Order: sequence, then structure tokens, then C-alpha cells
Amino acid sequence: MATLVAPDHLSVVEDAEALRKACQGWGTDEKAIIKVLGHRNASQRKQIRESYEQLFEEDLVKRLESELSGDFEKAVYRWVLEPEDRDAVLANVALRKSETDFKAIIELSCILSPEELLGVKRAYQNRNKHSLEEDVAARTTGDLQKACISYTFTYRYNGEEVNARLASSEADILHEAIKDKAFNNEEVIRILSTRSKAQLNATFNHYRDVNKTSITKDLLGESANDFQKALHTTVRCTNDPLKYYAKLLCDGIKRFGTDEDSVTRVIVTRAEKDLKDIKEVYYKKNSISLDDAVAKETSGDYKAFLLALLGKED
Ligand SMILES: [Ca+2]
Repeated sequence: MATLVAPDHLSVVEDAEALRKACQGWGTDEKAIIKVLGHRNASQRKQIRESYEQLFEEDLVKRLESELSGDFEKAVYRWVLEPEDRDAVLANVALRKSETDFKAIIELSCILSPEELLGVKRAYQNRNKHSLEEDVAARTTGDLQKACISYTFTYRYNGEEVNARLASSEADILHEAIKDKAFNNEEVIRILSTRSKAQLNATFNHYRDVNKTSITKDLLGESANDFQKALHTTVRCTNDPLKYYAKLLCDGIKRFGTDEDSVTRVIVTRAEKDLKDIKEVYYKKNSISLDDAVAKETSGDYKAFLLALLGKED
């Protein structure tokens, strides 16, 4: 379930006017911006952007970029874009980091639906004038490159239909490769990058039943390299996205002050989807609510905005 609290009946014109007022003149009324945008769903935000453009002949996204700054600006910018466009921005940010954040790329292929991934790839091309695959190839090397390119190329079957015999034979292939530390076996990449989520989960279950240990444990072992970590992320994103996101938030919150990106990414991308479920998993794992953890580690408008998306009224 979503955490976003967005009322049904609204005047987009009033919203656009409120945002214009918040931006006009010296300084910015950040609270007014949070009050509107922190409580509107994707289709409402789209209408507000359109209405704002019509009324004031100005691009709302550009205006907000120039009015706001820091982590708050980044979060609002990501939030106000259409989901596919936002994911294209997130992919680009991940690829341009000095150390490529391959997790964000794997999330796209293993958590989004195939249709959504296609939409992100289209949006990515429109924004960057080259393809996501080209940029993934340019920013990665070796086995990690092979895997990430396969992930971004793939258009997985999205249904629930599972072939149990295939799950059994592919669990064996994965186990053989992992046992021999042949993580870069082409079969491993083929299986993880082309099979549907349902099929992969059947394979992972079979792996655990037969080997009495989970594939995630076997993949990480000691001194795991980036490629092993990428495979590990793949399995976790496929197997239990809620748990994966809760862990990402937990790690990100620990690193607050140095890297807010992953926390912003999870909250902004999941607030309209399943952030409530992620919050439950987070609480069970950490015995502190996500709201409290975020409130403790952040401040100012950034904090107020994240809490609004988390559904916590102030
Ligand atoms: Ca201003």
C-alpha cells in the first residue's frame, strides 16, 4: 500500500497558483510547496505541471529547480516528474556517479514490470539522446557490464506461469556455478537476466530446498566482488523487493550526511506504490519506525518533504 495522502477533488488551477505564489519574489515559500506537492499523486502532479505551464508560460520543473537547493531540491525534482521520466533521471544519476551505482540499474530490470522498464528506456533516450544500454555499457566493465546490459535489454515474461522442471534444472546450474566459484558463467547471467520473476522465485526456492542454504548466502561469501554483489542484488530484488528496499533505506539512513540518494530514491519511487508495506518490514527489522529514523537523521524542508511522502502529518 501507498503512504502518499492525496485528496481526490482538487483544483489544479488553485494548486498551480499556490505554487506560483510560493516561488514569486525574493526567496521561496518551501512549506507551501510541500503542502501542495507532498500531497498529490502522479496524475495530479502532471495536471498541475500542465496547468502551470498554460497559466504562467513557464516550466514548473525548471522553476522549482531554480528556487530550491540541496537534498530538498533533488527530492522535489524527482517527485514532480512523471514516474518513467524520474526513473530515467535516477538511472542517469546512478551511471554518472564516480562509482557506478549498479543497484539502481538492477532495480529497474528486476522490480519494475517489463512495460515500465520499456517506458523508462524510452524516457531515457528522450532526455539523453542516447540509449540506456549504451550508457550502461560505457560505465561498466567485464562481467558486471555483461550482466547489466542483459538486464537493460531484457523484456521478461511478466505472468505467473512457472515451469517446475526448468526451475529444478536451472537451480542445479546456478548451484554448480556458485560451488565452482564460476559466478561469471554465461548461464548464470542468462538465467538471471531473462527469466520471469515467478520463474526465478521458483528456481530460488528449489535451490534452497535442495541445498539447505539460500542462494543469497552462497552468492555473497567472503570478499565478494562487485559482480557477485550485483548478482546478490538481483536475487534480492526478485525475491523480496519490500525487504530489499527496507535494507536499502536502513543502509542509507546509516550513511546520512554523506549519501542521501538511496533514501530519496526509495521514498520518492515507492510512496505511491508500497511504501506502507516497506515501512512495516523496516520496523520489524530495526525496532524503530522509518518515520522516526528519517526524522532523526534529516532536517529542514528535506525532512518535512520526506515525512509528507511517508504519510506522516506534522
Ligand atoms: Ca523566488
